[in-house]
Amino acid sequence: MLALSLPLSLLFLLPFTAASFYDNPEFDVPSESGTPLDELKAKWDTDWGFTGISTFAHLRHVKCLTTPYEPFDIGILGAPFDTAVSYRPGARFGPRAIRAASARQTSFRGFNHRAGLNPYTSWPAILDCGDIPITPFDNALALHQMTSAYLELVSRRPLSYTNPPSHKHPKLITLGGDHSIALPALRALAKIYGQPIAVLHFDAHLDTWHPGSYPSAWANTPTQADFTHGTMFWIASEEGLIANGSSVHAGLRTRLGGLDWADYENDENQGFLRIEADDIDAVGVDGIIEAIMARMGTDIPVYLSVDIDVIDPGLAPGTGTPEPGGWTTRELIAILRGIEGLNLVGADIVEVAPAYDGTGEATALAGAQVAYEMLTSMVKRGLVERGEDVVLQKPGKHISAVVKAAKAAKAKAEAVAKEAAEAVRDEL
Ligand SMILES: *[C@@H]1O[C@H](CO)[C@@H](O)[C@H](O)[C@H]1NC(C)=O
Ligand SMILES: [Mn+2]
Repeated sequence: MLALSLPLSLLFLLPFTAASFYDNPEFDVPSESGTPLDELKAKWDTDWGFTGISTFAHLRHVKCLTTPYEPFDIGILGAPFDTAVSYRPGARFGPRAIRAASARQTSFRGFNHRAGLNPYTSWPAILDCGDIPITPFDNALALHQMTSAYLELVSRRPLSYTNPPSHKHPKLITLGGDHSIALPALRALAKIYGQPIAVLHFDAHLDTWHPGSYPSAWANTPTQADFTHGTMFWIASEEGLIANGSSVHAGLRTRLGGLDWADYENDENQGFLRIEADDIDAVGVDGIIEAIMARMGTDIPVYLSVDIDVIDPGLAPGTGTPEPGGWTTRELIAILRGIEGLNLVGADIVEVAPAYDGTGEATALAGAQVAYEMLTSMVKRGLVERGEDVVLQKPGKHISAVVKAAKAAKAKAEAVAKEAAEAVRDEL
């Protein structure tokens, strides 16, 4: 009441006396500069999903390519390259979109209930290594840049060298980019590991196509046109980078060229097992997992390559070559969780093209979740090798007792009802 009766200018002269929630305790600038660092960190060293500069899962960003003195164990690396696509371009913006969509992944809420661990607080030093600066003007140079960048990073000594014992090279999860970025990764990995790499390839398409299977009236003119997002595994096979007989495609539903199965025969010659999208209806998620594990085992080094178009375009529309009839995001996640025993030496998530995504980031969110599952598997494998106790929680396990009890109760009730009905009938 008093304030209302005073001239407005006098209001500012009123002393800040009584403590109230709305008082500003920081009104006085502290006379001493240099608040202790730990005090500042205690106050401000935190992030919400919606705060901070966009890195993958709020990981520390280090431009690993120019920071060789900062060792890491697992790096998230952007490969923003999309000038080798056959249909819609735009995956050069994939790394940005996936990073933004990973915003609700944090170290304080990162525990993967299925795997029984939090990859962000476990043994590895994980960095967001930033992007490879790839030219959009010259694909031959781009391929050279990507190969050289990948080789540079996996050649380094990881922070946790040989602890776990097999951990002798850093592991990269590459965010594409179109699918052609898998070729430079395979070139570098085959060289570093000194052997062909088994490829586990989730995709609607084969990507083992001969370059001649694309239409061109200029096939005899020397060009860079052989290197595409549908031929990179053919090139890799020709170069002996892919373990012939141990590799797998999963989620296929592409149309084939010509009048017959020639594309499949060409694919077989490169030593892939084909799992088609429809197969899941016949054998279920568990059957798909069993087929992959039986083919690949747990020893051979595996490169896991996930083209986001393996998911149905109704759930993941933001991609370069969409094909109706794909797996659900849930099915893909369940399969990825089921194959955690593989010996992953590298992985990618490619063909996320945000310009065609829905309004709710559906495709990019799926991409970020896929990266999280890949990361979880890499971390878990290390924990197992270190002799730590980790278990895979089989879906349905914790509710199976409840379901069993409910079924028993229902059967009992039915038996009682039947008995009563029979008793009534006997009396009539
Ligand atoms: C893969 O192995 C098969 C069977 O041994 C062979 O016929 C084929 O040429 C091999 N493919 C490549 C690309 O080396
Ligand atoms: Mn692909």
